[in-house]
Amino acid sequence: MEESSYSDVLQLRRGRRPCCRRGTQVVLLGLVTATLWAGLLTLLLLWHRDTVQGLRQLEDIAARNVSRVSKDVERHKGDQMAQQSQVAQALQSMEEIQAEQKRMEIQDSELSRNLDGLLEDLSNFKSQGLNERRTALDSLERLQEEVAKLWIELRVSNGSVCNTCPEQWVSFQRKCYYFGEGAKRWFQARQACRRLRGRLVSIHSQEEQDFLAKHSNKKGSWIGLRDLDREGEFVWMDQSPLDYSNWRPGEPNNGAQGEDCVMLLGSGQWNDAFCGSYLDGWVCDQLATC
Ligand code: MMA
Ligand code: CA
Repeated sequence: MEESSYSDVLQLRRGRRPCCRRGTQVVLLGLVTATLWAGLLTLLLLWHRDTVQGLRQLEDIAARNVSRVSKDVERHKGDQMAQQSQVAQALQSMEEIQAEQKRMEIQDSELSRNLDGLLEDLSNFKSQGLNERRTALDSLERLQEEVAKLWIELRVSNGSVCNTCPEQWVSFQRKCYYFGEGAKRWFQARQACRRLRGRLVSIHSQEEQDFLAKHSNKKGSWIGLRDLDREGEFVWMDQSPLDYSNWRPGEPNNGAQGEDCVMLLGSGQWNDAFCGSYLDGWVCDQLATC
């Protein structure tokens, strides 16, 4: 009895009741703790919800991207296949073109072979034709010559003399002479005489030579003698024999570029000269008519 009264006395002295104050503290602490937990949970829940929403959005975007990419891939595959088929077609076309080109090349070479053959045939025909024409002309000239000679012989045997010449021709013995003027090569001179119905002159006697030396061009004249077919073998255009000559000493010499055509020098002497040279004079002859 004495002890309890003493503690009561102590309690009363301090003025408080210990049992009630501690309880309130615990309750308050519990409330605060609960409130904090509730807040934290709420925050966690909110954070969780936001996170889930964010993830869903990301999923959607990813799914959309995946589908777009797969579509692109599909389209790309389609394009690639189309390109591959185009490339294959192009390759095929190229092969066809190459084959065609080869065919054309073969045809081309065949054609050029044929053309070469045709050209060769043509040139053969041409040269054959020219040869035949030349031979025919030569024969004709010889025949005309023969006929004229026979005609003269007939007249002479009859006692008549033939000395009729065309205008601008000069009569001498049984022949007529034309003294052409104007620069010509040997072949051009021969042609000019043919056009005048004569031929380049042939000379068979000293009298004839003197007559020609007197009348011919003093710068030189072409005459109808040449050694075109065989070097050194001179023949007259009218096929008559080479029974007279009047070469300048040292001629014929077949000088520098080759000399196959004969000319009368100013002196009247003969010189073999280059057939392509231009001479101002050229002398034609023909038999006189009766
Ligand atoms: C010289 C002489 C001839 C030749 C001519 C060519 C002038 O004469 O060599 O024989 O034909 O030259 O111009
Ligand atoms: Ca000469």
